Amino acid sequence: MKTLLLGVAVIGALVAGTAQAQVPADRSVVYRKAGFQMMANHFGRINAHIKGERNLTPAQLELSAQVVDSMAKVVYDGFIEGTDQSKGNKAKPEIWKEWAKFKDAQAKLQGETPKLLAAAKGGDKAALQAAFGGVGGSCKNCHDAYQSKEVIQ
Ligand code: ASC
Repeated sequence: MKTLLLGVAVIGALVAGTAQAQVPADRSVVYRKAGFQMMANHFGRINAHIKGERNLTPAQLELSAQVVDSMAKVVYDGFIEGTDQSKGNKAKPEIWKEWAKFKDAQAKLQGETPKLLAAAKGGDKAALQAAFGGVGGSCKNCHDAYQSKEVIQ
């Protein structure tokens, strides 16, 4: 029984190892780009709402803020080491050289997006605008340091 369990554990580890090794580097680029696109799209809707170009219902506003907050929580899973030179990518290699600093920038965004969600639920436009500025500032903070101006070909 012990040998059998050990065998299962070894096969499990091998399968897990193989699965991990087989994830193509550019899959993580596709993943994080998709996440950022969803985040930017819904952040843009909130921006248009604040500027009076769109009139989101309270439910739409909350949903958009929820998307921004959710993407901020999951998108960083796509920053896998070795993907900085993959095609169609703007992530600078500095991300992996300054990983702790990059994590700080990530934490900054993740600290701001729940405030946006709370403000979207609260219905106060000034509070929404302030929270929007907090999120936008943390986007910019990270882009300035870690986003290349041009897509890597
Ligand atoms: C957006 C968007 C970003 C951020 C950033 C804020 O709407 O797509 O990447 O805001 O421009 O500075």
